[in-house]
Amino acid sequence: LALAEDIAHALTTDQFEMHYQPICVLQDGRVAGFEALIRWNHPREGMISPLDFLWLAEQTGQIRAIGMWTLERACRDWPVLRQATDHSSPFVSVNLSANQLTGDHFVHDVKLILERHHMTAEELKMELTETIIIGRPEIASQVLNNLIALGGTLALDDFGTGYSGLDYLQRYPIATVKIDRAFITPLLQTAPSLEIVNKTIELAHSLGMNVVAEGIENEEIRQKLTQLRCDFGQGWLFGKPLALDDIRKRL
Ligand code: G
Ligand code: G
Ligand code: MN
Ligand code: NA
Repeated sequence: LALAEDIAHALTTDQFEMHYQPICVLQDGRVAGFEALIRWNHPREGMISPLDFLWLAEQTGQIRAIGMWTLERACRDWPVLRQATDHSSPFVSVNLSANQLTGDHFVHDVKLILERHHMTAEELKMELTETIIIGRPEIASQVLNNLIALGGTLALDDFGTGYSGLDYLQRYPIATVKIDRAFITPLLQTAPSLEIVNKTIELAHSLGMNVVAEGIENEEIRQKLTQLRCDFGQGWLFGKPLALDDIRKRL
């Protein structure tokens, strides 16, 4: 497959880039952390979205190499990102894939990367989707518990869009729930989305978790979410994903 060969080539020739989107305290807009989002700067095709190549990398197993690159890059960039935050427990958040967790050395590799970059485990948040947790429960259970033992913090990404079984909320020490944009965009238009978001925030808080609302594009939605006691927000209102250089320029 041509694209798979291109991915292999991309890894060795430094064609991947990491962009960072701010995650802000809803009430006052302070930057608490950043989500790392990979981009592929392809020599012929231009900038390729992760949605267009990660599915293939999952199938070929290249996701493990990409995943290590992702962690390494986010941690390497942490000193700059940290300077751009204004919070008592700042973080950078990376997305994990299912097949990344099945590698023998995953937890050990995370530990080494943290040590190499003098990062505490709280400074590195790992985002997992419901699908990842449900797809391989035995592996997920072991790997996630090892990550937690390391001191790592887990965030449940795209909440509400997967199988929405709630049992993993009691099985894993998830620190953060990220409510998917699909519920945030219609928040002021439809009663069901408002109730779902409202109850999700209540549930998360009652379990000692904090909540990030994704895809906030305007002030009205931010205000509503603040009323609902949502903790953090992410979205174009606060900022689009930016290259590290652009974050550095704003310091
Ligand atoms: O930034 P964008 O909206 O194009 O991201 C699309 C999707 O790609 C998001 O769901 C995000 O979780 C996923 N994604 C972005 N970067 C990474 C990454 O480094 N690793 C993995 N596994 N997924 C990523
Ligand atoms: O990992 P996750 O699936 O949550 O990825 C977040 C994706 O959402 C990224 O691709 C990012 O570019 C995109 N995104 C972030 N903020 C907004 C927003 O306010 N509006 C829209 N439409 N997309 C957003
Ligand atoms: Mn995410
Ligand atoms: Na999401």
